[in-house]
Amino acid sequence: MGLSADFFDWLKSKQELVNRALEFYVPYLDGQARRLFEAMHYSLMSGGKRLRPILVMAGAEAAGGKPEDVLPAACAIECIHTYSLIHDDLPAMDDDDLRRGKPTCHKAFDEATAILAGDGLLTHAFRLLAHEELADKFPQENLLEGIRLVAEAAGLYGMVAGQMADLLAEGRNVTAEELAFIHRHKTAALIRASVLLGATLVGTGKKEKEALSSYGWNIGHAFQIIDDILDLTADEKTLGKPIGSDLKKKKATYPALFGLEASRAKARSLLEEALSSIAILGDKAKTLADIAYYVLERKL
Ligand code: GRG
Repeated sequence: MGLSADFFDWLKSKQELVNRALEFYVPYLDGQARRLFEAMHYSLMSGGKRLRPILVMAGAEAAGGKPEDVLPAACAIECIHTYSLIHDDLPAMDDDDLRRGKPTCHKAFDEATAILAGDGLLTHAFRLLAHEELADKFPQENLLEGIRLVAEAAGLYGMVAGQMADLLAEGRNVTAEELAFIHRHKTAALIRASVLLGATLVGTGKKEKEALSSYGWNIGHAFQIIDDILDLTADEKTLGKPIGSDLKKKKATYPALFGLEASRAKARSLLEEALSSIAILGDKAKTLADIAYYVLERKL
């Protein structure tokens, strides 16, 4: 088993769909605050893989829905992801000059604008989750559950808490439990929420949600381990930032704690776990299976 032959064509078409939807659903207003919109769109449209919005669509498909019906929600998740990258790159956090091979938002604009661009994207995400098009298509209780899910994963029960733990861990040795907390909160929570959001909006059973939740945790964790491996092994051009930058900052990473081989083995076993969780969903979860292989095999 592995990636379907046409996976990369499929991925490209979905990335283009997300790009068009982001242009449509995220405003670009002229006038006195134009610089804010320039900064938001600069980061939003600078070549992200669109993994999370594609997972929202694949989650909807796994629940028997149409991927295009959840596009505002998919864009909401990408807005949250982009805000987190903009803020993470700031001098007060990771202090990075490059993201995806281009100057980070605060380098291309300035710190205050980058902070506001992140704030704008985070706030707009919740505007999109309450979008009229979603309200017309899906029951209100599904919408409310989806909003709750995203708020928890992006905020105090997920990414923001994970980022705090990560910053506190910098420069010192962490235990395996501390590292698992960081990965689960900083990275896996939003990835899990993306899959579940699509399925929750469409509506699905408790068992199916549990399967998707387990899939999300496992690919989310694997995604972070692969990210840390790529930071050590990818070539600089592909990575879009200096190699080994996490290692130099003495960041809490899986390869730093367990070594490269054990990290690759852990990512493979998480992938197997993810695949076995979604077996009960049958053919409807084929896209999710492909995405899991992609997470493991990706080169950037
Ligand atoms: C500032 C609240 C706050 C959180 C920041 C996302 C994050 C938390 C920090 C970014 C640094 C980092 C390595 C996070 C782990 C998640 C991760 C691997 C993000 C990069 O995601 P990709 O590879 O990015 O999907 P693209 O460029 O494809 O959009």
